[in-house]
Amino acid sequence: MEFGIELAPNIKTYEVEFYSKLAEDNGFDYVWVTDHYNNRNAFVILSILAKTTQKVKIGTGVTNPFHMSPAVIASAIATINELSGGRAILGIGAGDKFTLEKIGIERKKPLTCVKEAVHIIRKLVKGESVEFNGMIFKFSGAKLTFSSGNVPIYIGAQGPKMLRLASEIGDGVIINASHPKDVKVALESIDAREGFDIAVCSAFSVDKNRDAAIQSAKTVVAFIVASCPREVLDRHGIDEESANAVKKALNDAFGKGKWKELANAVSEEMVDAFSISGTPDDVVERIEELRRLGITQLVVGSPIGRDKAKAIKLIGREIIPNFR
Ligand code: F42
Repeated sequence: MEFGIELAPNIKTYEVEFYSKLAEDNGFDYVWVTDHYNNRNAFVILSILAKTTQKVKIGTGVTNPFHMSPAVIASAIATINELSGGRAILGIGAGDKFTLEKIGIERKKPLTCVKEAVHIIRKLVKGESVEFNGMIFKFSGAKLTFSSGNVPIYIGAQGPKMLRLASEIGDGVIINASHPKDVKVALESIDAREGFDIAVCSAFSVDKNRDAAIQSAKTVVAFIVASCPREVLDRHGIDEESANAVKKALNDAFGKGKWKELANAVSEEMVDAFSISGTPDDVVERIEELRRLGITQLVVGSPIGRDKAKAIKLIGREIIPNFR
C-alpha cells in the first residue's frame, strides 16, 4: 500500500511546497495537486515541486482535456518529468462540470474526450508523431520537440464507464471515496490488471483526539453531502431531510457565519460515510479495510487534520509504518 497527499492550490504556493516537502519527509510516495482554473495553476506549482522535492512522485490530481488541449497537457507534464528527473505522473479526468460551465465550457462527450486525450498524450509524451482523426480531437502530424521518458497516466473516475475506461487504458485510477461500501461499488466496474494502481482519494482527518478529528472533517463532509447523488446518500442511510439541512447550514455558515449550526447539521454518521476520520488507530482500521478490498494507494485529502502539518507528521509516524 502506498500513500499520497492531495493538495489544492487554493492556499499560497509556499504552503503547497511546505506540505509537499513535509509529506515527502514523512514517507508519502505521491503528491497530487488538484486542477481548477480558479486556483493557482497546477502545472506551475508542479514545476516548483519538481525542484523542491527529491523522491516523491508529483502530478496533477486531476487535470482535464476540456480546459487545456491534450497537446499542451502533454508538453506541460513532459516538462515536469524533465524537471523532476522522471517523477511526473499525470492525473486526468472529465473535469468538474460546474467549474467548467463558469468559463463557458460544456462537458460534451466526457468519456470519449478523456479516452482520445489519453491516447494522444501518451504518444506525444513518448516523442511520437500523432496523426489522429477522433470524434473530438483532430491531430495531423503533431509532435513534441523533446521527450523526457514515460509518464504514468491515472484517470480520475466516478461513473461506471469512466472507471472501466481507467482500468482499460490507464496506469491507475483515482476514485473519490472514503467508505468501503462506496469503494466496493466502484471496484465492480474495474477490471484491474497486474500493476494497475487503484488509488482512493479520501476526505481525511486524523488527530490524537477523536472528537477534534471528527469536528475538523465536518465542513468538507458538508460539501460532499450537499453534492452527493441520492443513491449514494441512500447507501449510507442518509435521508433527504438531513441532507437538505446540511445544504441550508452550509449556506448559513458561509453567508452568516453560523458555523456551530453547520457542525450540528453534520452527523457523525455522515462523517463516517464521507471521510476517514478519527485517531491513528481508527484510521488504520479503515485503511486496512480498504487495503483488503484491493486498494493499492490511499490519497489523503482535505482537511487531513485540525493542524495539517501535525497530521502529516502523525500519518508518517503512526499510520504509514503499519502498511510497510
Ligand atoms: N475535477 C477537477 O476539475 N479538478 C480536480 O482537481 C479533480 C480531482 C479529482 C480527483 C479524483 C477524482 O476521482 C475526480 C476528480 N475530479 C476533479 C472530478 C473529475 O474531473 C470528474 O468531474 C468526476 O470524476 C466525475 O466524472 P465521472 O468520472 O463520473 O464521469 C462523468 C463525466 C460521467 O458522466 N461518466 C459516465 C460514466 O458512466 O462513467 C459516462 C458518460 C458517457 O458515457 N458519456 C458519453 C461520452 O462519450 O462521453 C456520452 C453520452 C452522451 O449522451 O452523449
